[in-house]
Amino acid sequence: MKFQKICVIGLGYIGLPTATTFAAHGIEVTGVDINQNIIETLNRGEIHIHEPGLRDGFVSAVQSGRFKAATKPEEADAFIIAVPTPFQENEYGSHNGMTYKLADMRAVISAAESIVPFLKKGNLVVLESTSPPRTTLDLVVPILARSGLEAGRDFHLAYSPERVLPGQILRELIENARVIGGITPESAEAGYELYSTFVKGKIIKTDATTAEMVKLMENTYRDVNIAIANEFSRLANKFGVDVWEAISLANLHPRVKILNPGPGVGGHCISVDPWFLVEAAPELTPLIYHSRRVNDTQPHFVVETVKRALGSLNGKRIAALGLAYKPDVDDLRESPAAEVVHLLQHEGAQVKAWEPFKPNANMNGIHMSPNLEDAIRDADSILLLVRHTEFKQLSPREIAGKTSAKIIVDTVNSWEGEAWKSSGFEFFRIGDSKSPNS
Ligand code: SAJ
Repeated sequence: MKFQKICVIGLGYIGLPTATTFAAHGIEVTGVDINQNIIETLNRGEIHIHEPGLRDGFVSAVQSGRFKAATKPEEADAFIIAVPTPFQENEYGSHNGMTYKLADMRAVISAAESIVPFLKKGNLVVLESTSPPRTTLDLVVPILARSGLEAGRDFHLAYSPERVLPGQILRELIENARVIGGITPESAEAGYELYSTFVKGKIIKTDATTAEMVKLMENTYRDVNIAIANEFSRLANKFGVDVWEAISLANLHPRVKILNPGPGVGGHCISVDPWFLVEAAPELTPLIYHSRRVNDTQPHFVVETVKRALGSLNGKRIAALGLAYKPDVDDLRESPAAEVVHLLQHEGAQVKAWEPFKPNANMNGIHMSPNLEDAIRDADSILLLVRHTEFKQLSPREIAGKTSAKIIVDTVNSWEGEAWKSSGFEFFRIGDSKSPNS
């Protein structure tokens, strides 16, 4: 099968880099998005998202004449759906006392519907959006059947999860292994041929539901493992143990690899995807459900630790360092650090936050300091929430000269307690009730 022209539906963090990469490899691409502003920006030769290398790649795709943006699909050899699958805002599911979030599949539904008028015999349709198991079979197949064509007989249909890390998307799209799940072996084969255009990593063919599960299992595995690390931090606290020491000793075992406790799990993948499994089968997923709950409530545990350090929080001035959802990124979405700040404020603390990767972010009720000095100057306590490299390098002695704070709380085990203590600070870490001053 030869692919000369494709439509990529959804031009966000995954769709746009994917479209650009196909165009760079000789395929004519129509990028489709319902957002008129995005289409206008792209057709002016500009891009609306930040991703290293994307601007250059996009500009050369446009100059080659192989990329154009439109609000509707058109006839093509293949259609790729890469639209968001967030949560429903106000609807929840429940089962036996478990209340869980529900996937909002409206974007996938309308993307699939938009393809129907253009679908032809011999086409390939690929869903890339992270979706609950059986979405390809139970949701996409019936929609595409409205074309009068039958999936698997008249055209090919596959699910292929994206697995790239923001910041490295262009490299990982090419180098990572890719799983292609077809609703028939021929559909998997067609997907294999399409992605062989640029994928240098291994491409593995399987069925569609397995491919959907693979993506959800990867991120759920990580979520559950972080949850147990967070639960260990609570236990260590109760028993007068330093969880960080205990984890490093446990990890000496050749078959044990405990992850790091922290203020919680953020981002739009790991804190989201496990819910898709819970929604699909709540009666089978108590472990996944409770892991989500542990990670979602970890910001409360941070607040308890800050209370232990400061006593009452009412009126206390706290400098919060870092609001990103993980180290060295500027992504503040679903950030547990922001949740911690909101909770502290709720208890009456006055918080100034400093996020070096996005100092001017509009964080809905959080006071953003313009620099580190402003955040720490009049503080009672400095609270480290993200393991940014730049925070790790701060010198306790220099900080001592710039702040009225006497208490440090480290939620990510980034700082050397002894160094802070010898510069005159009291030092607390989450999951560590062993240190003499805590
Ligand atoms: N975290 C901890 N403790 C740890 C590790 C992470 O608390 O030991 C926290 C982080 O601080 C962060 C959250 O977990 O808040 C998630 O961070 P992450 O780096 O584990 O994952 P993401 O969401 O940035 O990216 C993941 C990746 N998946 C896996 O590592 C299995 C990536 O490959 C996927 O492309 C992406 O999700 C996705 O799109 O699903």
